[in-house]
Amino acid sequence: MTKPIYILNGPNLNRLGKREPEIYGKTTLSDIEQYCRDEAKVVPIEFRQSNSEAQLIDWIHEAIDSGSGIVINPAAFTFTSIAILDALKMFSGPIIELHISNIHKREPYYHHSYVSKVATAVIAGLGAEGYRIATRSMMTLIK
Ligand code: DHK
Repeated sequence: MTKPIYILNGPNLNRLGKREPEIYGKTTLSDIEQYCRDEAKVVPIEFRQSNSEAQLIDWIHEAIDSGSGIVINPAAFTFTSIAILDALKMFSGPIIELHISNIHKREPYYHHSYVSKVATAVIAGLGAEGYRIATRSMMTLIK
């Protein structure tokens, strides 16, 4: 049985659909979860969201023991959290860092990602579709 792919979402992403639609679009997080489950087909998915840094770290630890790959949109923690970077360093499988918006086109405080240091790949600017592509890519990486 393939170990699950962990798809982890950071702060404020629970508000997708209503949150700054001009930047993040109108697709909700539960729509996005369905996109990922459709792409993964038989491979199990652990799809989670938290506004808490500690909770995200605990889920990364869980994935270290029982996950095959991590797709993570750390949202604002991307640019602040060495703790999340340190947790991801302990994960031996593929890591895809994902952003709905193109962070490099935005304000300078969105330009430096701590997570990119350990990411296998980075997807940014493809909107909610990025989750579909990340899941599909992860399927090839965990084979
Ligand atoms: C989501 C956020 O919440 C922001 O803090 C990031 C990211 C961008 C996104 O595009 O998914 O800047």
